[in-house]
Amino acid sequence: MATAIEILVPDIGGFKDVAVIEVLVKDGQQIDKEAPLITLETEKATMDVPSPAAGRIAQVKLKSGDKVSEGSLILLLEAAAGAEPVVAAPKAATPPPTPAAPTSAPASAPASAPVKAPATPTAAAEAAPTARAAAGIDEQAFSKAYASPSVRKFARELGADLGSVKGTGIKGRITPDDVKAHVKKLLATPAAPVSALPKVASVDFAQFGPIEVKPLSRIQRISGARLQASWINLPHVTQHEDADITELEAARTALKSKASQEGVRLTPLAFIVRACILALKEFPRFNASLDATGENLVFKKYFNIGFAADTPNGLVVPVIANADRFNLFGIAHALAEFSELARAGKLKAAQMQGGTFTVSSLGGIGGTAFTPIINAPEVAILGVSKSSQKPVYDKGAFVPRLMLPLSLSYDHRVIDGAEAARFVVFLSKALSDVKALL
Ligand code: CAO
Repeated sequence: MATAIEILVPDIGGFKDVAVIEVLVKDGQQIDKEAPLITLETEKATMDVPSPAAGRIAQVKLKSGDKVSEGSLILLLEAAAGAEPVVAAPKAATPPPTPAAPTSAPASAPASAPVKAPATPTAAAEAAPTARAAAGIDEQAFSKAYASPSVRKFARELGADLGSVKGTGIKGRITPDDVKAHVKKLLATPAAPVSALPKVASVDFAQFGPIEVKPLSRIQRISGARLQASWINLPHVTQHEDADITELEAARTALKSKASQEGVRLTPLAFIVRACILALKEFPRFNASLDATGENLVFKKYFNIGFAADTPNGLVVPVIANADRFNLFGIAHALAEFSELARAGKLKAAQMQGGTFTVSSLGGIGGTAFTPIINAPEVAILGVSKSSQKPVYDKGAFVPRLMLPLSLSYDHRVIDGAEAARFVVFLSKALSDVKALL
């Protein structure tokens, strides 16, 4: 037989005359244990008072707007079978439950004891230093938000930051629909990219001495972002090799006057580009790119060779389209023409697009080796340093040979180290075999 028990307001942290802002149940309603009965609001927090027992509500004794304190009668509950009817003074209640021990008086408690519902003071608990710090949730703003505990719980489940939710309820109270609308809006907004990279410390240089601040050039700002994207996204490895260009240099010297008659300045770079095309034909992966998914390799059947050009405004990479269709002088002519346009800042966008492989030559300046950054989405770049005479051991003796340092950086996601070594060895042989390049 069902037993009517009094459900009383539990310990609510010493607050008196606390406003009932919502009565969440009605007479005759069947409720489960822990079902929220009323919502109270103190100056600091709102809190739900859940039922300590399951049963049928005989009579609700409060209405919205009433003021309550610990021990106030909330309702009469016909608890589950086994319990005796209860009429007990609130003050004679069992020791008040703490918020951390939600069920102080289960339905099977002695029938003569009125039951204090355990309060769930969410906001107060959340404001504590040990508050659960969900990602992206401003705990302080969350705790101050004007919302019932059930709405707070709902917001927690969705990971919504209540502090940012606009309430449309009475006096700006946040309703469940407000939380839903907020989450929907967030889902519809593309997330701003979040950099996981640690930041470089910013230093006030002026504190150490006089300084002058000048902006980066437009080209530097654009190329800088691209270089950084490549450096971060592509696992770079650089393979070094020396190519014997003794005969190539002899051939170039022999051809110089003929070239200048044709208005061409013949530098080692033209031979290098020719050798690269042979190597790319032999090793098509070096002329490929990963597709957007990163799961397929796109093999390009054309050979558009880019070359890094140093200009007063910064680094640019003109592209010689279909470079395989040019002879040696044709390549030399294209190199000179594009270099001039680059330095004059007159390259068109189309003349810097569609590259499949890049050569970066610092040979005219110096250096022995470097690690060029891949011009992504290409997968490899050849760095060329200054050639120099070196003793090479040949048939029992050291002989002087003109050696050209090559530095091939490659995307290790696409190219294995062994393949890269084969590529540079092939390239080195192609540069030694000058007849194939003429
Ligand atoms: N070893 C020895 N000498 C070399 C050489 C090499 N590897 N490469 C070029 N030279 C010589 C040339 O033969 C030329 O001498 P001669 O006039 O006596 O023949 C001299 O150095 C100057 O050459 P150059 O630099 O004017 O011409 P190039 O065709 O070699 O290069 C270009 C053209 C546009 C690539 C170059 O001027 C340039 O801008 N290089 C910088 C590229 C760069 O900044 N790369 C770094 C990018 S970050 O990865």
